[in-house]
Amino acid sequence: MGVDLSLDKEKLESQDNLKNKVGLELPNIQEDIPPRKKLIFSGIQPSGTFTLGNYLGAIINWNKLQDDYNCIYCVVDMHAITVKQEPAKLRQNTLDAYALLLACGIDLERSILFIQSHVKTHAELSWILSCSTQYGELGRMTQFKDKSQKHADDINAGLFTYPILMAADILAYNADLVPVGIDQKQHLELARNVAERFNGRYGKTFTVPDPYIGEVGSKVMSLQEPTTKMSKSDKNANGFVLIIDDKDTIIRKFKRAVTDSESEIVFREGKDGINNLMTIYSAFTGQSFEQIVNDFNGKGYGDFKIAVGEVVADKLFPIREKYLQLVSDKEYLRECYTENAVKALNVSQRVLSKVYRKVGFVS
Ligand code: ATP
Ligand code: LTN
Repeated sequence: MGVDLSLDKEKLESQDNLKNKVGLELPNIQEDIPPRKKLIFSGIQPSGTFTLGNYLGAIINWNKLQDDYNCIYCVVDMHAITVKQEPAKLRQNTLDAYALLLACGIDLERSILFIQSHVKTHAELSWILSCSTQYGELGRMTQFKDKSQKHADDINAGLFTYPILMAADILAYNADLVPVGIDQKQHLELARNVAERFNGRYGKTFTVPDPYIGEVGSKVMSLQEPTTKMSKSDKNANGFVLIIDDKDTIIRKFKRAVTDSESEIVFREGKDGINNLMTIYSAFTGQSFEQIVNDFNGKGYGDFKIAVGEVVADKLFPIREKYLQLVSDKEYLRECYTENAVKALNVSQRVLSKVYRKVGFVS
């Protein structure tokens, strides 16, 4: 695909300069240059098979954005090792994640999809950016606080500097927009601060990225504890639905979803379980909460839970089928991720070379 990183503005400015210098009327090239499509970058950890939360909070948006933007997506295996991983399992999870993203509709004709550790510029840029990141700002990251409590026996430096690597992922491509769930907003804020600090110190180098947070499904909650986010590392498997769960499993998990002691299907504060089910139903059917309330007026929670389960299972079925087919075709997968790593390297190397020049490294 043609991720066009040419700076249209620069071309136009040089046209103006030339005009001033020679005093000639040049043909107006402004009309010939199509506006550059904005660049999207996002990453997902291969820390297990993806959940409905990952799907609605991230992947669905990744998919839609391909229509209007140049998109670069990444399976962030280097981020995954900030918590203990079994090497063989990490390798398998990474390949599974890659196949699942393809099955979910990431289209290699239009987008780049690669594996983070295949592209060395991320680690290289991360070091440079760490010298423009303050210790104090890393300490304020809530994910670091949560994860260091959860993994108290291994509070390693990578867990602490994780957001710098994430900033490097994004800034290495001069991404304009970063689709993430709400939980990643703070990390993105840090990436913006680092970009602005670097630009302030060395001159304009990085695009300051904006978060892109979808309207529906930006925070899908656990089916068992609807006040906490649905997470693939939850110990209770009934709390999450996996994209590749089969229909019976999906319906069983929804049937067991924790709700409340009332019986009214309505979106209201305090009804976390029902609110979550309505959010999921709305995300999959496109129906408004009002429509859902009308349609299920007089029906019980049991009926609603089955309806949500069925809608989810039916939508996920083709993805599951495609995934099973792709994951067994190792040769095809290898071709895809190898080719895409080269593309990602080409784009990010250009940015990194500029950064090296700016900081004063001998070329
Ligand atoms: P883990 O359980 O290992 O912490 P996770 O399930 O939270 O992982 P990540 O790999 O950290 O998933 O996140 C991938 C993307 O999915 C991010 O953009 C994140 O914001 C989004 N995401 C994760 N969980 C949810 C959720 N429950 N609702 C909405 N978006 C989510
Ligand atoms: N930190 C993110 C994953 C991630 C990411 C990124 C997301 C790593 N690098 C760059 C967007 C852009 C997470 O844990 N979900």
